[in-house]
Amino acid sequence: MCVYIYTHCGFITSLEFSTSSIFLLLVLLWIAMDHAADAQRTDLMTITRFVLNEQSKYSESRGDFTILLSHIVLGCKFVCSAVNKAGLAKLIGLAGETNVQGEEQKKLDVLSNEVFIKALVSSGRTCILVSEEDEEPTYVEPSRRGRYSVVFDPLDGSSNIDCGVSIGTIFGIYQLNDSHEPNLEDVLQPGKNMVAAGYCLYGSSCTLVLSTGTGVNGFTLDPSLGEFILTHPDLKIPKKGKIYSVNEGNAKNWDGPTAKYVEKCKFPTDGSSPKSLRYVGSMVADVHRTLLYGGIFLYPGDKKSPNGKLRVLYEVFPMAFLIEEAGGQAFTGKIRALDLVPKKIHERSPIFLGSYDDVEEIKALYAAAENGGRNE
Ligand code: AHM
Ligand code: MG
Repeated sequence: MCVYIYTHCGFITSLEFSTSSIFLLLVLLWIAMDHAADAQRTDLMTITRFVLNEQSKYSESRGDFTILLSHIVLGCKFVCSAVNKAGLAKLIGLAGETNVQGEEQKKLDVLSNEVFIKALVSSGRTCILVSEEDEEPTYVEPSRRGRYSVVFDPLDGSSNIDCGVSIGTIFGIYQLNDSHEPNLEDVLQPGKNMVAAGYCLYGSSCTLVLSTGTGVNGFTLDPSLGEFILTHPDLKIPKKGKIYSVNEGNAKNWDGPTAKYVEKCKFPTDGSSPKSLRYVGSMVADVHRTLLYGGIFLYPGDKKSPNGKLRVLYEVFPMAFLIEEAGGQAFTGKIRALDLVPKKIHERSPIFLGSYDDVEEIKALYAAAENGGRNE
């Protein structure tokens, strides 16, 4: 067999090979490629290793955060496995209880809540827990108490459970600075005081996105290893996106700036192309797409629900924290979302978050409305 090779000078060299030597060459190439793949597989950055690395940068660190996180990770793995088996194990359907927002709880919501509460308490690193599913906060007994407060929605997007659409867990973490008796004030703090936030998406793959205040990293669960592996290092949201995400069924009750913004997305007047609409109805899925592809996610207040639907502590704050850390913005229609000071643990707020430039546009519309349209 004759093989022609282009040299770096542009000349063509012809080499004579026998069929057996070609076969040998291919085998060697395959072995080399396989070893290269092995080399990648043998240096896995698991989430625990990643957080331990981060922790080693702070000499005063005692490893408490790493322990807390490993318990959150365990909760996510458990819920992921339960979500995957939901139909088989008859976990879907109503559990026959109603939660504090007057919504019917699903079996999976109940299970996920129990799993996270138990995992967090048993970590020995928490003092107050606020869950979407519990009317009152959980105060951890003194013998198992640590210095972190965790606010979380154990299974967000519950209307999507029964039809197999992506759902997720959202969490935010505050740290107590001294050893006082924990009280509600320790969690009724602005989102900018969080020390970490994240979500776990139970979708086509199971992805955990985390920020400890120094950027955003994404980890994908390798089911064969049972480990979250770093797959999306140092995530940055595109500065501007081509997607808007909102429940347009609420349009008749929107205020002027939201209505005007969505109109602009569909009928731009500056010569740009219209944006695409994508809306899953699971905040974790909609925010994850916004983080990766850019664009804007809106859950505005409206005439019917002036404060919108999403809860400040465990939906708005963690997502706003992540989006800001990735270079985007999160706005309530009035102020930066992370500056809100919640008065109640289940308080709600309108939220507009996503790519920096897209959020800038809606901020301008609200500012114009505030000035009586003078700046429009
Ligand atoms: P939930 O916590 O009861 O699941 O509700 C929160 C969810 C979010 O995931 C999502 O962004 C929103 O509700 C969707 O609401 P709607 O169905 O009104 O569009
Ligand atoms: Mg929720």
